[in-house]
Amino acid sequence: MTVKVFQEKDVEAAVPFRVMEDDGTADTRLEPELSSEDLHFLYETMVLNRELDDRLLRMQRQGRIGFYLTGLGEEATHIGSTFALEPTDWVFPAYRELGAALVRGFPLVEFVCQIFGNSGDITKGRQMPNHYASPSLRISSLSSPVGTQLPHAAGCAWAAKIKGEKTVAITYFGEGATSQGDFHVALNFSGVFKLPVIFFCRNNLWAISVPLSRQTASRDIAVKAQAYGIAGVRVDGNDVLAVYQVTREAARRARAGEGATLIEAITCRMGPHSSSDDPRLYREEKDLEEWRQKDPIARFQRYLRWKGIWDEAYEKNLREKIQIRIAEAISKGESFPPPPLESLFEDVYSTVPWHLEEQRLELLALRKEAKH
Ligand SMILES: Cc1ncc(C[n+]2csc(CCOP(=O)(O)OP(=O)(O)O)c2C)c(N)n1
Repeated sequence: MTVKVFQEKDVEAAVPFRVMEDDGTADTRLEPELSSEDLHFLYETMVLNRELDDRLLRMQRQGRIGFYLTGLGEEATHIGSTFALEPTDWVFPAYRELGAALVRGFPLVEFVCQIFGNSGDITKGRQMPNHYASPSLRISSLSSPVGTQLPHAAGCAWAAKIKGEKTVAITYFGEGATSQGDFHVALNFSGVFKLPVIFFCRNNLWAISVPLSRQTASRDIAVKAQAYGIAGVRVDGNDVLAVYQVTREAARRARAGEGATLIEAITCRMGPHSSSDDPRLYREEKDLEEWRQKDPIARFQRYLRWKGIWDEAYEKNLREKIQIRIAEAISKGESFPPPPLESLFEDVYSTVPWHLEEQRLELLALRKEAKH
């Protein structure tokens, strides 16, 4: 008797979906129906994201802020996908999706205040930099432990389903997060309960110094969806239009009651993991060369030129406007004082327990003393 063993190679590997060629031309049958205004918005948001990242990383190097994380090279993944959703859909970010917040209109000054952790930050300086949140924009506060946002998104989608709302939840994470138990829990639960949730994996090939080859023995990330009975799709993560298309389809399925989708967007983390990392210690500069040619912003710019809606004057004007916006946001954001000291004792208990009240009074007395 021969035992039939199922192997991954029995299933055909999915070729990542793409709309734009590297030279900026596109298959017109695959192009999304987006107006010139929409296309410009996408491009401008990607450029703003990159310029902000560049500026803030330099500020960290100058010692003006403590820590920073960029999304360098991955802008198309989160900007294209958030733009494909409704403003009423919930976003559960990791820490590299500033562009998703910019698509939603997150105010730049508030963003800068969050990075400084000062009194202009709605989270009162209690989170690490890049851990912004906005209940009104439906952007959840994220947790630093890798992967915890996946069950949060599944729970949010479950609540929406119970209430009979058409809301979709999207959550972002790197391929490193797929090694966490939370990934299994969230995908399994979403499969069983057919939840309106999108699991968006930015497969940027590195989890700090751990390469993709050490993260999984699977052929790819999207194939894992099969084990949980949900849809899986691979997409070129440096093609903003392809990302938009696959996310739109995942959202349509979710709203139609067809359940969850795992999207694997293939891209590359072009910068360091964070301002505390030196990638020269574990990866070769030459490995990035091929990816530099695939830069998502340069590629989209070639597409806009091919469509006849980009020229040098537009670019020059855009860059100037963005520089002014960033400079104004930084100078305003940097001017806020730190959060009030006594705010340390707020927001945990509705009635502050006696021992914390004692500590609060002691702290205020010490501060008074220090001022004299
Ligand atoms: C549970 C847990 N383990 C380890 C860390 C330290 N850590 C922070 S980010 C990170 C790598 C995550 O890589 P990935 O999920 O691929 O996302 P990327 O940073 O590449 O976007 C690690 C190990 C953490 N924050 N939480």
